[in-house]
Amino acid sequence: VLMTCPPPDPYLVEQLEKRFTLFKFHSIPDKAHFLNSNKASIRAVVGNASAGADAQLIHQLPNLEIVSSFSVGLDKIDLAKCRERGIRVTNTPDVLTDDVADLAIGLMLAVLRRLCQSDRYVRSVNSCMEGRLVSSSLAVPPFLQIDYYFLQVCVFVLLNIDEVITTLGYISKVNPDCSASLGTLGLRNGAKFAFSKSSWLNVRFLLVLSISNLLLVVSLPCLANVSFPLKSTCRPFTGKSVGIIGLGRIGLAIAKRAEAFSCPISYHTRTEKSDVKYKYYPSVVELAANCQILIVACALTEETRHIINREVINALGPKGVLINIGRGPHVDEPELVSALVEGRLGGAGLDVFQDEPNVPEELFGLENVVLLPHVGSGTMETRKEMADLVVGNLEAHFLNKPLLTPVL
Ligand code: 8YV
Repeated sequence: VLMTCPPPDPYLVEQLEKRFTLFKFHSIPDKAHFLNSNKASIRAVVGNASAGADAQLIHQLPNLEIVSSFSVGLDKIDLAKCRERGIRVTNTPDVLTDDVADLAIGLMLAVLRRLCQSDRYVRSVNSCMEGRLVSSSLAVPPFLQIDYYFLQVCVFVLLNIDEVITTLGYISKVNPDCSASLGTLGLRNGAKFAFSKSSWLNVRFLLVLSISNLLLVVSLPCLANVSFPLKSTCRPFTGKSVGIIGLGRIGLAIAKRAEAFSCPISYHTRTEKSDVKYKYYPSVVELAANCQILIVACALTEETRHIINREVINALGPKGVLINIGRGPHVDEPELVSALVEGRLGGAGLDVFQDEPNVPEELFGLENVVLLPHVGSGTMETRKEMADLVVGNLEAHFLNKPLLTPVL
């Protein structure tokens, strides 16, 4: 068995190694040489959402019988080639539907209610209260996002401006040479020099320093509390109109959950579904123009690549939110980034990206964006069920039994 993706789950690897000779392609340095020497013995490929079996690999494996994917998505497998060669294909449907749908709801709540921002706020405020270093705290507005100790010095100087001026005057009077050293050594060293000249001034400085430190530690959380933009940017999720692209197992599970939040549901698929009561839009642009949250939940195919383009983003508008739990290439990523940066789109919750694990840097500073590392199916229970399906499909194939979840 050749595993073409980086090992996605220790349990999966353990189970495969128990039953098969497993080659981990990802960690083989000279892949060409490896394939040359082992191509005849490889009868199965295990992949996932990041790597599967493309035409080139299939071509190099003359005895490949089955591709068993640790994913429901099949976009990394050349299905046409597999069909042509009579190679069986399996995936992991159903077992991950609830987790992915839960995550879509989580992303909507996280974006609208600023959950990640709020979490960072609580952590940073508590750090402030404990007097720990807070660097670039997200809980305070950008102009205050500075190192805690720098802030301390600023507040100290402001609170003690007359002392500072007096000291500077004192130093230059008592020891005119010292004013030159102030320039090179900085105020702190100069002030230290001054202390040694006057113990009374020294004591006063220390007292004022302690009081101002105390004031700062007490006031910073309050300051952050007042300035935190939560109240002005948080929006409710309940009742928002939700548009879903793709109404398969996952799309339907999201719709069911969103209904419980009193969200009117509409959808877009290639053809209208006769068995659902949700409003159908034959075009994605129309769907985007008529919902407040647009969710990508369809399979990635040539037809759905860049299904979220500039026109769709503009139709969703500056108050709209895009949720992607599908695949990165569903979205024209540079268009999404510029819409978010320019404020043409209200927010985004993204579990997937064009070039994972790379994420456009421009998104890091945006508070209306929640970024996840492709964890839709990432719970221990579901990953175990997925692994059992992968192994079960391989076993069934090699024992000439019916496959558990066949695609081809
Ligand atoms: C996985 C997925 O994250 O099922 C899919 O299509 O994208 C995911 O469940 C991935 O394949 C796990 O390695």
